[in-house]
Amino acid sequence: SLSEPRAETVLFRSTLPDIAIPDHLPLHDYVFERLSHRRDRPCLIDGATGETLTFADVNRLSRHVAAGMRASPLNVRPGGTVMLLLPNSVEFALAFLACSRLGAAATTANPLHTPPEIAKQAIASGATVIITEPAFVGKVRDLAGVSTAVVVTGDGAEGCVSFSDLLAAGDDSSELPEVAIDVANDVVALPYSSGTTGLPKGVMLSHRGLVTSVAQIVDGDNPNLHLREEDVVLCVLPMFHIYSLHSILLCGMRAGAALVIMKRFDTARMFELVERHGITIAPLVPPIVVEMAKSDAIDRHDLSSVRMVISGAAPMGKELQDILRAKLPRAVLGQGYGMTEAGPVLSMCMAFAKEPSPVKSGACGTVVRNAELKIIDPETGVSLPRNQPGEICIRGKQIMKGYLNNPDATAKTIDVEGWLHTGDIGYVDDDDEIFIVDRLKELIKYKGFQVAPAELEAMLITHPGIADAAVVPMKDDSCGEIPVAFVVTSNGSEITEDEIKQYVAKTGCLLQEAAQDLLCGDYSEGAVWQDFEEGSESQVGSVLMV
Ligand code: 4UU
Repeated sequence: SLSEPRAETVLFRSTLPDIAIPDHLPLHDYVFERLSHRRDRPCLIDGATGETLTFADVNRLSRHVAAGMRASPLNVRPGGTVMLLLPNSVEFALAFLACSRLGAAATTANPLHTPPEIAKQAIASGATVIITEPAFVGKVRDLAGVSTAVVVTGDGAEGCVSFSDLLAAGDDSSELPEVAIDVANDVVALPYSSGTTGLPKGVMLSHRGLVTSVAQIVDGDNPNLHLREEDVVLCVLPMFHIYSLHSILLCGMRAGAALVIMKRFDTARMFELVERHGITIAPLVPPIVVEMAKSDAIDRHDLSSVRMVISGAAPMGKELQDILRAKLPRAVLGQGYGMTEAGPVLSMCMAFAKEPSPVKSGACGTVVRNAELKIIDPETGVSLPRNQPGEICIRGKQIMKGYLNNPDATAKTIDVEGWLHTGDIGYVDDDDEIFIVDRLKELIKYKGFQVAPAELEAMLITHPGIADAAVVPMKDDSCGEIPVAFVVTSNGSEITEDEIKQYVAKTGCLLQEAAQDLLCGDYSEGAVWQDFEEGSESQVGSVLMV
């Protein structure tokens, strides 16, 4: 009632002091700020060939690519959008930095997506250029035309611009004029995320947002994630996902470390690269940690150069962490907690700091500097004290500007006081460590990748044999979670689980790979029902009533 005093908000802050952040700089100027001190140091190493680009090379070549993208026929201008449909590669890094230089936004997508998914994002984001590899050109052929140009790595393909030609473009001022960038408003990265509900949406990350988030992790006298120029960082996580884009590519470059780029994950190959390049930092996701823990090869390689293993994008339990600790006794293990919309990092393990503090297994870090975090009762919105689980909310300059062309979804995620509501349930303990215990939102994390239940449901019901469908996550030891579809068949339809899987694989879900693991069951079959853990049942229950 009005007479009662409003409950005080319990704010959680970093245990480290706030820092000065050069958030007036465009992203590329920020990451290259110390270029003159490290021109000849290695920056990007191609894991497959060993080819190395120095910081000076990356600076110069990204200017060439920018000049090439600005010129005809691509004509990329400030405010424009370029789609990067690329696996991990030097070209990805150069193209991303080139977009930043041009004041354009890079919208990143998984090249394993199906053509309709790619088309949807290309059109919704307003991309006028798509940069891809020869292997994926076929997926975007239909888009190449009046409003979209396709650039292909290497020497190109018929009807496409070749990336080599962009690299060969000059970088003098006539070809690459200074672009005025409004750091607070201009979008530099536009990854897609379904957030807490519905279909994937364009997440607008500004220059200032990303600069702030990178600085929160690697800047200051006592950086939260202490990367040094001598560090060699493993880049196996896909750069099209914000974890890798931010915490590997951008943080690595800002700190002056070298990145070893792996195109696709392979345990044995990864161990080889660790030995060959003396990799010191390994940012991973739990499914990769599971593979490592299971692998016999781990004992045949000298992985002693690794001093830090970062896990993120999905929960890593204490057990798994303990297994890995036994295998890599010299490395510090810990977690980062991120969400695309949060800019992305909310919290980072304090054992990674320059002056580290001890952490507990299972914790996913302490809130980053220059930010506020609160835990709220999801029903009442009231702020909760330590050790009480509730919805995690964060506030600071690093969070997204909003969803592209979707003010309603933005308003549902960022409230009028500027708090971003994560849809994650967690608590802050007595030592300021954050523990995630549940998820409030509709989201499936398959190997750390997002699978939006709404997207899978919408696709399933386009099949004539399916009247309705509900998709929920099920815990899985190797993938973290796998999607499970409860299907209501149409009158007379005798569609089988295999047919549904084939349909999903063909029509496309976020990952064709995830389709292979999709479990389907008739909603009336008790067997599938029993596989469910608590929390999922209520969602399934509502389908029964349909
Ligand atoms: C339990 O997953 C990410 C970003 C992860 C990231 C980024 C930079 C990790 C470390 C880093 O340095 O983004 P999205 O948008 O794909 O998925 C966000 C969701 C979160 O809301 C949460 O539900 O993924 C889950 N998640 C985690 N869950 C992310 N990190 C963790 C974690 N433990 N450590």
